[in-house]
Amino acid sequence: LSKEGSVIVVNEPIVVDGGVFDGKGATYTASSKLGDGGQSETQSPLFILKNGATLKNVNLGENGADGIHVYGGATLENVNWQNVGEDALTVKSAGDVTIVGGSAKGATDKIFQINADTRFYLKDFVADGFTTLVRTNGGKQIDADVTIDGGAFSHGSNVFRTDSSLASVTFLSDITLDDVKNWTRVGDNQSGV
Ligand code: DGU
Ligand code: CA
Ligand code: CA
Ligand code: CA
Repeated sequence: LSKEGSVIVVNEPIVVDGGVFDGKGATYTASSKLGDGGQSETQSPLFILKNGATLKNVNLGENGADGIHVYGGATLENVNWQNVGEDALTVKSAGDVTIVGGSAKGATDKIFQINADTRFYLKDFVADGFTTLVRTNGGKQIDADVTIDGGAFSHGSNVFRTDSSLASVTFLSDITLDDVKNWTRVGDNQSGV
């Protein structure tokens, strides 16, 4: 049964430790207890995914707070951020992250924030409005192997940005860019589109 159209207000982070959480198209929006969806770094996430959990068919609503935090890897399928908060998803501890489909809009700064070692695979994602689509933590050495496979990205500055000599990005198949300035920014070196 579809839950499209139903809106769930999240007062404390929803923890998914392994297994599958299927939102069936419902929208989850943060209450003010988690944050206001602005650029404050002290906000909480709506979802905490742990140890290879799968999150699917979820929309994050008007208040995106600190989005989704991942510990020990996760898979996302058809997860859509309608208004990214401080950021959309953060890799908080080492593990592989796979994101298939889905979309994000309205990020002031970053969409995907990588703060721990990871193989990060982004497949056929759509993003509109961001500064950086995928960013390893500023000034830190993080072993992130990022693959961006297809997708469409518009109105942004950087597809990938890192300060880490251990990080790499691979662009595969047909990626569509519209009004995006750089494919990569490594330190202060920008590689224009
Ligand atoms: O450099 O660590 O933006 O996880 C300052 C901070 C910053 C993080 C990151 C995040 O990089 O707060 O949201
Ligand atoms: Ca941040
Ligand atoms: Ca954040
Ligand atoms: Ca690497």
